Amino acid sequence: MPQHRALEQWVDQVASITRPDRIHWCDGSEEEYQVLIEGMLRDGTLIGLNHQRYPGCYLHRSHPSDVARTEHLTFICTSRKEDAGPTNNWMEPKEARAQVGKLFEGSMKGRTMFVVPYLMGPAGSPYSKIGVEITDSPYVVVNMRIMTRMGKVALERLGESDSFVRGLHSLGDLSPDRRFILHFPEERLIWSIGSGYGGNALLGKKCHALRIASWIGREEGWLAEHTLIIGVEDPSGQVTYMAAAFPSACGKTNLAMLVAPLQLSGYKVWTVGDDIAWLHVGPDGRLRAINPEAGFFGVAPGTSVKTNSNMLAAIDRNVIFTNVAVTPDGEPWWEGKDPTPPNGLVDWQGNPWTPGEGAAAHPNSRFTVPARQCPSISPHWEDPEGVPISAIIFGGRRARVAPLVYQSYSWQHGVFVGAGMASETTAAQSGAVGVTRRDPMAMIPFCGYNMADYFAHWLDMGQRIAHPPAIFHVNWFRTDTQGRFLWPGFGENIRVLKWILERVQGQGKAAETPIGFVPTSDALEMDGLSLPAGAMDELLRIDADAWAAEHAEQGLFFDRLAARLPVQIRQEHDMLRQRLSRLSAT
Ligand code: SAT
Ligand code: MN
Repeated sequence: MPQHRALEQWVDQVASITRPDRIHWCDGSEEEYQVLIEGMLRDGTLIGLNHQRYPGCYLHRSHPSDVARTEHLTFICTSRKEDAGPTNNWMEPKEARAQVGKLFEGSMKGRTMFVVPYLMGPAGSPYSKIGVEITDSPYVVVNMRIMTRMGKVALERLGESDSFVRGLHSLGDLSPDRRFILHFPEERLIWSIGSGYGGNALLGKKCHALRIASWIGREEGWLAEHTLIIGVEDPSGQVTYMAAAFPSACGKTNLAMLVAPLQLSGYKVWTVGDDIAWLHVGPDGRLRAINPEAGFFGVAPGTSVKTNSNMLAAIDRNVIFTNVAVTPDGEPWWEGKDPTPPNGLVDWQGNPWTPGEGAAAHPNSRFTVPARQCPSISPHWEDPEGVPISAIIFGGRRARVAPLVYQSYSWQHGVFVGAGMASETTAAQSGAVGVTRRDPMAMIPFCGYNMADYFAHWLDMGQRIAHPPAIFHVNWFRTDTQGRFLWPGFGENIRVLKWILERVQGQGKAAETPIGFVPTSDALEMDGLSLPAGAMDELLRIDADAWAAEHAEQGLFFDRLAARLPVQIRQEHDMLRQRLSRLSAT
């Protein structure tokens, strides 16, 4: 009798449609990984890098039209349109199956079909979930091996069960005209065709661990969030855990690996995760976070000794680079790695590069690296019960409006702060860069159901956590009138984390403002950092006109969700207006 009957049935059914030449069940072993790498080196999918300086590192150049997530081709296919909500693209499930199903017919002819069982979450954790991705891309398989616990470990946990998230992926013909990323949350099913790029193709990540998991989390009473997880150790050795939600390419990975400057070297940041957290109410009444991933899929440009020395130390071995440039010595290179680019670079598309020609590495070029290689990885990153979260931090990329940091008044107000978030777009998704868009909890591209129901679920979670985390908002990206950043960011962000830590402990100086508790101008530790005159006041200033405009923008967004918007969000929005009107009156 077959051991994994439901899985085998599904594999047979997929094979009869996609008609691969071969089927390979992945065991996740090192030998299997090496065989796949060698095959890809032979057919040019991968290029070897300098093996003395970068052992086990390879470069993949993706199709130039396939370099970022494509949100306009990403759909939530629920039986009722209202369940996907106005912020998601929706397709009726039957219609989606008919339209996109055709594209899978014979799509794997001439190719090997890989069956990739994987676990999201630590092997021994009750909170982990099983998925299986069927793909015709060996590049996806080797990335999945880094990003998840893949192969035997997942099959063993699956046993006879038919409870796993099914993910079907085919490169198809890589044409954006025939590219679809479909989610059927009611069936725990994902279909992705026409893209080999990260978030579109590594189905364990955004598709499973966020879109499908957010749906399951609402049913089961937990949260799947687009947040990093860190432990902040203070000089007494006590570690306080925090989760921070920022949109893609807004600095989650750098914050997760922060190194404090000399003056605050008694503080240390431990990395638990850099992108996704699954948050459950633990038996101790605290919110417990696990990182469902086993690796980092980070943005390369801007990664340097200054911005993220931990990551730089992690990515010199066993890494798959995607769309970076290469030096004549076969070393990976990207903008910001060194102050001046070396001579003789080959750009991300494989052409000789000369300065002034545009970026040598694609702005969304990436590295895939095992989390355990990170020098700051927390000793607790695989704890089955997760780490207890004391603070949740929301943040966006805002040139104006949002101050450097503020604290919400309560859980309900904090949920409103997350719901009212906005951020300027980055190269992580295709489309215009630098446009401000509403991005509640940094989940606008990743929430697998109606955003209004999602806010209701957050509010409900607050009722169920005996010791709820305090909720904050940060903005590292505020600029002066000349467009220069007012805050140095990176390691200096520890000063903000220190204030957050103090607030959690019932200390830390703050002023009550219409938007929440804002640090007084002397509240942040500034030893060793001198800002230009007036910069701190500007960073902490609540501008009445800017906030009035912000309030109106929030209102327009909430109107879109009106049909299901929880009354508490409206109330908080009204209370903000009242508090702001007092500000402009003074
Ligand atoms: O491409 S991913 O979606 O995995 C990365 C990101 O955009 O956050
Ligand atoms: Mn992300």
